[in-house]
Formats: sequence, C-alpha cells, structure tokens
Amino acid sequence: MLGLTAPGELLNSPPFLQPLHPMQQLTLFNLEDNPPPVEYIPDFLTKAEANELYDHCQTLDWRQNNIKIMGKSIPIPRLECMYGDTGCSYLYSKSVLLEPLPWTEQLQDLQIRIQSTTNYRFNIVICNRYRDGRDSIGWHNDNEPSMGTRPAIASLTLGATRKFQLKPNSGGESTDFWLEHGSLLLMRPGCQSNWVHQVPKTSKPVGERINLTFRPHVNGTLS
Ligand SMILES: O=C(O)CCC(=O)C(=O)O
Repeated sequence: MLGLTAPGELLNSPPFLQPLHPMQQLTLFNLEDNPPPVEYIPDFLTKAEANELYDHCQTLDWRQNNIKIMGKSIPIPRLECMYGDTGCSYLYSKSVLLEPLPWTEQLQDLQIRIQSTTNYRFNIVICNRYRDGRDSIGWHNDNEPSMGTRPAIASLTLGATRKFQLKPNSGGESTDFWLEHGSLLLMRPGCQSNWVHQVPKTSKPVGERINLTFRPHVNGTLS
C-alpha cells in the first residue's frame, strides 16, 4: 500500500478535500480571503499517548547546534536532533547539517500513523526541544531541496502550548494557532512556498515543548 509515490507526494487521491478537522483556533484571519493550507487536529493523540511519547522524547539524542550568520557561529535557541531513513541528511539555513539517527520504535510507529492519517509520506522527523519561552524559531519557510518540491510537513506537539504563527510571504496579517499537547498540524503542499511561519519567544512562564516535524526526503526509502 505504501511506497508507490515519491516522498512527500500523496499516496492516493486525497481522501479529504475538506479539512480533516475545522481549523479551530484561527485568529486575525478571514477564511474567505486567503486561508493558509494547513489543518489542525488538536486531539491527534490521546492524553495518555502524548504523555508516553513525551517521556520517550526525553531519551532522544538532543544536540545544541550552531547556525552561521554573517560568518559568526551562534547557538540555535532550541535543542535539535533528527531520526529517519538512512542517507537522508538534511542541511538547513546553509549551515546546519542534521544526520539521521535510526528510527526509534516509537517514532516509527508515529510516522506510520501520521502517514495513514494524512496520506502523505515522510522519511525523516526533525525533533525540536524548546526548553522555555526563550527558545524559539523566527519567521522562515522550509524549502530545502532535499525535501523535493512542494513538500507536505506534519508537525506534532508535546508538552507546553506555544503560539505558532503563519503569514503569507507577500505580507499581511498572521494567523495564530496555539499548538497543544498531542496535536498535529499538517502543512500542505504550497505552505512552504507561499507562507512563512514562526514560534516566537515569550516572556510568560512556559514549560518545555517538544515538536516533531515529519518531512519527506528525496533519498528516503519508499516503504
Ligand atoms: O516548533 C514548531 O512548531 C515549528 C518548527 C519549525 O518551524 C521548524 O522546525 O522549521
């Protein structure tokens, strides 16, 4: 069943031309206007499943990576690691190279479940750990060539709720989501080319958040 399409492409014709779930937390956003191509599933995992996965994620091989900006090496404000298919290395911002660690059983189970819900294929998962409100990621899109063209990305949240913002490349209002423990945000093809997103810093007291972004990779296996 799986494996007939290139990474990131639809496995079959889309089972849901309608959103999987209504986008429940839109703010500052006019649905008539220019909706972001995303779907938000607040209860993708049960609380118990999310708690168990959060505990598993504590055991992942977290690293403090650095990014090069104007010749200077700067610590990225979050911890990272990547798991996935062999040969699927991932370079972003022209300076951060992530090499895939072998899938853990729990992450692979989640990969299979997310693939069957979304009908997209994913070969890697980039794991991000936001230790507190000072950790963040600024406005960007994920358009690395290693993901192929028009990738879908599925983003699972564990732990603390943080604000996730999306806005069109061309400017305009942002759409704000509060990504909750156990939720899944699917960014459909086109989201990375036409929109930017961020998780801003916050001065409010906030606990640790773990984010798992499942992505296609052109070197990925097809099963
Ligand atoms: O943490 C998130 O929800 C988003 C992560 C993200 O945008 C990224 O890793 O490119």
